[in-house]
Amino acid sequence: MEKHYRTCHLCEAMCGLEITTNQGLIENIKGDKNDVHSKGYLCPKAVALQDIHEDPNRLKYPVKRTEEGWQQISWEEAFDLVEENIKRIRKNHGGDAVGVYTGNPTTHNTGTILYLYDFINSIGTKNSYASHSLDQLPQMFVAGEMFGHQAMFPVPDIENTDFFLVLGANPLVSNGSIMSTPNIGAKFKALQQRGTKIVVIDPRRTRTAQAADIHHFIKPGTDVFLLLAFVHELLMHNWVKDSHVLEISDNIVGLKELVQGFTPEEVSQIVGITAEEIKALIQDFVKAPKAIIYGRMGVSTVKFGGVCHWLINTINILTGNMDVPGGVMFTLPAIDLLKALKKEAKQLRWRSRVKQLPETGGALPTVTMADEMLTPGDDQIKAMITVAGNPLLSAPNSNELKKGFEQLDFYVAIDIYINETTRHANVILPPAAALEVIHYDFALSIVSPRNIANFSPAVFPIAKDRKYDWEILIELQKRIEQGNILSLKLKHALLGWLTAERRIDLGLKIGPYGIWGGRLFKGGGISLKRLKKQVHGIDFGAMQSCLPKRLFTKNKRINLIPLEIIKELPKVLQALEEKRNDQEELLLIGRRHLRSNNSWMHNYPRLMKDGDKRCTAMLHSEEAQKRGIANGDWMEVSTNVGQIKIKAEITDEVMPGVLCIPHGWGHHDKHVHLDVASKHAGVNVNELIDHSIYEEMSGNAVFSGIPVKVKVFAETAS
Ligand SMILES: Nc1nc2c(c(=O)[nH]1)N[C@H]1C(S)=C(S)[C@@H](COP(=O)(O)OP(=O)(O)OC[C@H]3O[C@@H](n4cnc5c(=O)[nH]c(N)nc54)[C@H](O)[C@@H]3O)O[C@H]1N2
Ligand SMILES: Nc1nc2c(c(=O)[nH]1)N[C@H]1C(S)=C(S)[C@@H](COP(=O)(O)OP(=O)(O)OC[C@H]3O[C@@H](n4cnc5c(=O)[nH]c(N)nc54)[C@H](O)[C@@H]3O)O[C@H]1N2
Ligand code: SF4
Ligand SMILES: [Mo]
Repeated sequence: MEKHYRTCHLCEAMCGLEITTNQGLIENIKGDKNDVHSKGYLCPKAVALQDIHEDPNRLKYPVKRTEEGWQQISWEEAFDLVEENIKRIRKNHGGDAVGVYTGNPTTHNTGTILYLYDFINSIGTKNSYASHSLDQLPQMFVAGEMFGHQAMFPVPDIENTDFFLVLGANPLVSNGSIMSTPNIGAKFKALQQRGTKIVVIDPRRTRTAQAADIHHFIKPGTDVFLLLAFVHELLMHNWVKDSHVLEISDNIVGLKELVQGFTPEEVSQIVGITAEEIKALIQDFVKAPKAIIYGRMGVSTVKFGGVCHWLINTINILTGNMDVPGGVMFTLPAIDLLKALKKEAKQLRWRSRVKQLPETGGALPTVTMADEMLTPGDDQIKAMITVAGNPLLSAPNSNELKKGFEQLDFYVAIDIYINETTRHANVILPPAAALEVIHYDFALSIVSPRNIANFSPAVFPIAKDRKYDWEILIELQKRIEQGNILSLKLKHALLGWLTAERRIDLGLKIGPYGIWGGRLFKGGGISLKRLKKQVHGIDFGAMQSCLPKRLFTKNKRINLIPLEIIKELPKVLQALEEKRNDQEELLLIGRRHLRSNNSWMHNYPRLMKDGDKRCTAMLHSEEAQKRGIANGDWMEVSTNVGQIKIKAEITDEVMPGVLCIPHGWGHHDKHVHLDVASKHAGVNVNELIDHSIYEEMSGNAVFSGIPVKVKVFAETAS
């Protein structure tokens, strides 16, 4: 029997696990009680790591799609096929004809974090897309405008706060996003015991809302008005607090004019919260010695997600709650990815061809990927490379995007499954995954409320003829990168020499706690060798005040009114007017489940025991009654772009006027090889979502607040 200590890579919480194996088989997976970060906590998904490891559907060798079905081929043949086709398409149509889409797991995988950016650069395309434009792009865009770096995320110092205001996040289920916080339920209880007040604003009474002291329903997509009223109140009552961050913030004078007219009384009816409640909320927030306003998906994937996140940052600054304990702070991770990505963290350098949507950090918004595939002309996408992504389930307007994938000249996927997207590929290159790979969390260490580091060796070795993701990416880069032959030879030799472990070691050594760097860590600093000895991880302590030094803006100051915001505000005003004459359609919102993870974890028996009950459309009893819908009825839900058939779940957990459907389902395509998921197919909510509606500042997808028509389905479906 052997015990392995390992960080779970499945979500942002970074829980430490204790995995017991016996003769190459997993005996059990438990929370590691001694892990410096999670202290024994784990969620049900961690146990399914065993299912991922043992899943017979998981690909281990390259496959090629043929008339007769999928055929296993050698790595050499697979790489040859990719090289030949990418080079051909690039030669005939130019670099932009090759599109790339990188999905959510790339942020959680050491190999892809380390080698993917170089690989994408080697393709020489502007058509690069990523799942973060279905998610936190507005937050990144605003961080870029205000702090000079898209990854400079303000992270709640949750354990030390007196007031925690949560908008559009459900950390008790998501386990914290842009706030890596395992066991947040227990943290909430501890906070409440010491008198901290927790308020949740969400159109659904989620688990997080239930655990809070106060929950307010809010009409989907209207937080921007509530937040403007918040700033209005702060300025009108002179509740702005002096702080070192306020001192380095410019243009505060202009704010007053921007929020003029957005009084609690004005916005109350539109947001669905009384003016008295809004005022009380703001007063309580201001009175608290330390307070945090925190928002995630529900205020990001909305029409004015960027403005919402600008307002959230602004409120934290104006109330003296930025860069101080108990407020929002910035991490200083052991490997400083922010410094490493300084050059890449630019925005607005180019725009997409068809809709002129902006570039951020080298990528274009995923909502326009279908346009770029389907609109003829120079630079139209003819070939695709996807890495750990399933955009046909996760991006808006799946039917349109599917047309795009169907007409590609060539498509290669680096993925471990034949799923709804990769089934369109010509070739799939599957890397070693989950327990077969080393793990160091570069990205999520940036958003952890404490500065921590943990290195996990692989639990299982892989067969000699299999490959790690970095080996696949390096090989492809070597074959398709263009440039001076000599310098490429040198570069590629270096790529091979700088193995993942060497890169981690170097990053740690030159980092702030490293033996060559800041040595902020006792005993002369860390290296990979030293980190490896600490199998439960190292905690370098709480976040520390770091402004203005940590800012990436040229003048080391924060612009409180970025130009892009000024351009956006007239649209907010216009929307306010439109909302006054809102028609009575239901507004769509999403829902995450503790045992789902976006689209890709429905193939694991341990997580799917209640799989058939999860993909339902929740609506309030008043709305059901109006439409003659009974619990469990099949309903037809439609928009201008699609229509789905889904079971009604009548619950007063959601506010009237709302329809709540989870994403990541719809595994009924007979071409997918997902034996368990196919049995609990569910439906794909993204068939309903129009890709021509987007967050206009950054081009992020809009999943919340989309009007939908609902009626009972005539005959009972099977
Ligand atoms: N309607 C609606 N849509 C949404 C959302 C929503 O709330 N509502 N949420 C959005 C959000 S926040 C996100 S992040 C996106 C996610 O969007 P995507 O990233 O496109 O989708 P995932 O479901 O995460 O797909 C992950 C893919 O990675 C593969 N994979 C898993 N592990 C590995 C690995 O180790 N290596 C490789 N190479 N591949 C691997 C899986 O097989 C799968 O194909 O979805 C978005 N879509
Ligand atoms: N179990 C599980 N954990 C996950 C994931 C998963 O799929 N399953 N996915 C991971 C990923 S990729 C991400 S990005 C994170 C997301 O992490 P979170 O953002 O914490 O999770 P969500 O469940 O998307 O929470 C969004 C909340 O916003 C609410 N909401 C919707 N519209 C509005 C609105 O207009 N205003 C307000 N105020 N609220 C609104 C929704 O009801 C929902 O409760 O979770 C991660 N963790
Ligand atoms: S909360 Fe996230 S990191 Fe922790 S065990 Fe669950 S999936 Fe893994
Ligand atoms: Mo996400």
